[in-house]
Amino acid sequence: MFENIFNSITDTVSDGVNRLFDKEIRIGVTGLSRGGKTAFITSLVNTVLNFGSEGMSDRLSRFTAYEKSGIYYGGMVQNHDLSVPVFPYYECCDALFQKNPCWPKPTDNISEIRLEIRYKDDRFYVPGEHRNIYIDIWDYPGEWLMDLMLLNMDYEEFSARMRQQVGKLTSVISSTAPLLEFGKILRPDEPLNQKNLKEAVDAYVQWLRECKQHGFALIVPGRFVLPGNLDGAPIIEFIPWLWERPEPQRESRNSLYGILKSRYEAYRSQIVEKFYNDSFSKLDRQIILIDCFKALKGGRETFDNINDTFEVLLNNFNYGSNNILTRLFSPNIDKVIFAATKADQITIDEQKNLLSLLKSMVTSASRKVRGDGINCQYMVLSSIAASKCKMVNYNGENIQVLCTDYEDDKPYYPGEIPPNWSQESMEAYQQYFKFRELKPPRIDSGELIPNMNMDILLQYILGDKL
Ligand SMILES: Nc1nc2c(ncn2[C@@H]2O[C@H](COP(=O)(O)OP(=O)(O)OP(=O)(O)O)[C@@H](O)[C@H]2O)c(=O)[nH]1
Ligand SMILES: [Mg+2]
Repeated sequence: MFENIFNSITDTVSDGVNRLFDKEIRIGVTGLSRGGKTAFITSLVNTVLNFGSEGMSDRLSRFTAYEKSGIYYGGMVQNHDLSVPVFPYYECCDALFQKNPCWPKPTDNISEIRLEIRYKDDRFYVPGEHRNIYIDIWDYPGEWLMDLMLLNMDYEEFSARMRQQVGKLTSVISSTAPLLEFGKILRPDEPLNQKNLKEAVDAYVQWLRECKQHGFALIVPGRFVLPGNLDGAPIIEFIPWLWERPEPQRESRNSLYGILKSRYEAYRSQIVEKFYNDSFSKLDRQIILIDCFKALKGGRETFDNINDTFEVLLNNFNYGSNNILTRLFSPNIDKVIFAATKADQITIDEQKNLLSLLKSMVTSASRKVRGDGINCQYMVLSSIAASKCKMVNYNGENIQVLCTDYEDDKPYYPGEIPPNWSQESMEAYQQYFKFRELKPPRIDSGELIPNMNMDILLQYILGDKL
């Protein structure tokens, strides 16, 4: 027993010491579904595992701290928290490194991977000292991040927000009408009818799923579409009250309305708060991946939904006395990086417009980010570059085109990216941009996964820690 206590004390002490000397960085990677999180982490881990190999300093030329700090090794180590699934790095590599490569499979749960980097510290007081830095990378679904908005909403506020959402999306989500029909069946002041509630929950889940398919982001409560081990548990058997609110005096604890309220409260405290306390609040840095191409593809509802999403993300919820910005940046999170992913789908000369579009998307939703000049960084990125940009002569003019590793794919020019986030730019993109879903690149086993700008990202997240 003493041994256990001693172990846990030394663990805590060394934990504290590591954090004091910045030996440990926890990085959260999030983004909406299919945004490129798994591809990003796979490529990041692959790059780190290649630290110290020949030619790496040239390939990471904009990660200036790489050479300066004398990094000579990168490896994977056992995760701190043994209860969290390990990020499936080798499975992702198996998919990519085969003869007919495939993209990694979609994921629907949290996972973590811990990396170790060794470098030589040449500061004047410890010249030549060998040092380690550990990076914990957390992959979690964007829906979990959206769920944080619930921390500050009671059941009535949650219901009002979803009522508004359902209203806004009526014309595009076909399952809205059957969902709203339940208003005629459900009796808020009567005792729970298990069968009716179950059917109503199924209809709400169906509505959320359809929203997700359309690329809408306010999919709350997130565990309804990604239940994991909660499948079938009463904690996810409730719905927001989408109809007129019953008289408060008729909301007894045993009525349907009372039960919905108490299940919502249980979800909020046992699922959302737990995620916040156990994982989110411990992060030091946060990377938010955004697929701008997908965003540009939608209609007016997508435009509104993305603005609402960023508003929720960045501006709109208070928890205790802190708002989300304060929480995103403190006590631990000191940097948030917004990255526009899949930038290999455009030519290099369009990257500046993609960057400008990303900034415009984030800041038009939240003036606070723009105004405060907080430590937000924006970048464009391709985690697994599936194309190469080449210059060709077309009618006497030199233009950039994209080529892939597949002989059947002809070089092509996809088109321009609008520099600003507006409905007009969405329309122009949809009319003129030739979007192609690219197959993953052919990579020989042992080769570095081709990427764009991973060195810039490493400089952002590690440069000041080495
Ligand atoms: N061309 C290109 N496509 C990419 C890149 N990264 C991701 N993709 C595409 O985007 C899809 C989704 O990527 P994932 O990394 O699985 O996305 P995710 O955010 O982990 O998705 P979920 O786990 O479903 O939430 C992939 O299957 C690829 O088709 C990239 O760098 N370039
Ligand atoms: Mg994934």
